[in-house]
Amino acid sequence: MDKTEQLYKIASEIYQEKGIDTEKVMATLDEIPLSIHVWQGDDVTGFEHTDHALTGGCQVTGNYPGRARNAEELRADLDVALSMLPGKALRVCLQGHEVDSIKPGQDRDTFTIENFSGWLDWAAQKHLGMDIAPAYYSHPKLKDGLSLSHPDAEIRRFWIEHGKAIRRIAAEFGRKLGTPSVCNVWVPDGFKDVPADRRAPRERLLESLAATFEEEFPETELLDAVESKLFGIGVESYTVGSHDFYLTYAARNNKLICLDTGHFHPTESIADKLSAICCQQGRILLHISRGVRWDSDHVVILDDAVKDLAREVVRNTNGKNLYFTLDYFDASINRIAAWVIGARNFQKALLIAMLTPDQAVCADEKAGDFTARLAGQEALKNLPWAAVWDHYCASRNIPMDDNILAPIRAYEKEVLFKRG
Ligand code: RNT
Ligand code: ZN
Repeated sequence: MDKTEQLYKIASEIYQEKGIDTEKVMATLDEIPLSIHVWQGDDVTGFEHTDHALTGGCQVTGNYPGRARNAEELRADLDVALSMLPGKALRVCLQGHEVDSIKPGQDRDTFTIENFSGWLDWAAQKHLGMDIAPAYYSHPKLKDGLSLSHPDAEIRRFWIEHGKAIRRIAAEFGRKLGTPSVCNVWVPDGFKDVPADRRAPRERLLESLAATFEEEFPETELLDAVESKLFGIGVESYTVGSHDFYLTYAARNNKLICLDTGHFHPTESIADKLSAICCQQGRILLHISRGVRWDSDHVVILDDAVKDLAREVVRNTNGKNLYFTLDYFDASINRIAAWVIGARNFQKALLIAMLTPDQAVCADEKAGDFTARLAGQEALKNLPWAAVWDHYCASRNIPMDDNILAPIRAYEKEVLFKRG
């Protein structure tokens, strides 16, 4: 028996004594759907092959060689990343401009499934679920920083039609792949400086959202999500779709509220929001990200914030109320490594949460014994979860953490660096 197996045997006995069945936990982790955000692979540029710079308050820094320049290259890179992730319920999430093809003169308001046919065939062949988000940014019709909330009705019409087109495409993904596609509406609308009228843009956004969501689809095909934004580059003073706006909107319109872990004040706990929303039958799409001082979209690391989030996920999930998409874009490092490191860290955090026997500390809290609660919470941090993670990877024929770089380096030498 090699060291990994020896360590796992002892660890599983320790967990068994605490009432945790490690085999059951790993089997549950296998089934947790995690949607891999393809836009880490193309730096959110999309493939319309125009010179639209990335706008909308998003910022990608770095110029590591080998960015995917079209959908085929992006799928090839994703194949490498997905081969290094454990789990049987992996999905991918597209942006609405990452098309396979676009007809001459065609624009985002007339996209159909034809524009994404390569993605659909690939996902079907790989047995992947597929999610998508309209791209309300990096386009000349994002005017004065506004899209769905712009005062000009023609600008709003264009973006309403784009959102409607992407919802239809998402529903088609859901029908053909047999798992509902999450379609996340996020608009970058806001102002760099202090607005004169905070209400009018929000009333226009409400009208545009009503038009965007008018067409109904069964939830077996499509799940609508709405994502808030606190601030960003160029929208430092005001965002139309703030958290307050969308939390109310989602509750009133039975949509998933998308909580992006980078979209709140750096001291705010996103983990704490889950039980507050789920205990009122709310449904949440989590964008797993890492903000450093602002919504900087850093690669997810295994820090306390992501472990707290995973703990609340495990405590509040009922299998139908929480959805997960990674959302970060770092172009200063190998983009496949970014996917693999970030995804595995969130999976690790979920494993840690599912391995944690917290009944005793909950009982201490209920009994008002906060001393025992604190001592117990700190002691739980010592449990040997890493031995279970290593065994989880080995038993699923996935590279261990210290072996992920070799295949990535080989692929970058063979493929990425030759992209010029
Ligand atoms: C931007 C939002 C949004 C984007 C993607 C690319 O702040 O987080 O989810 O990251 O649309
Ligand atoms: Zn996001």
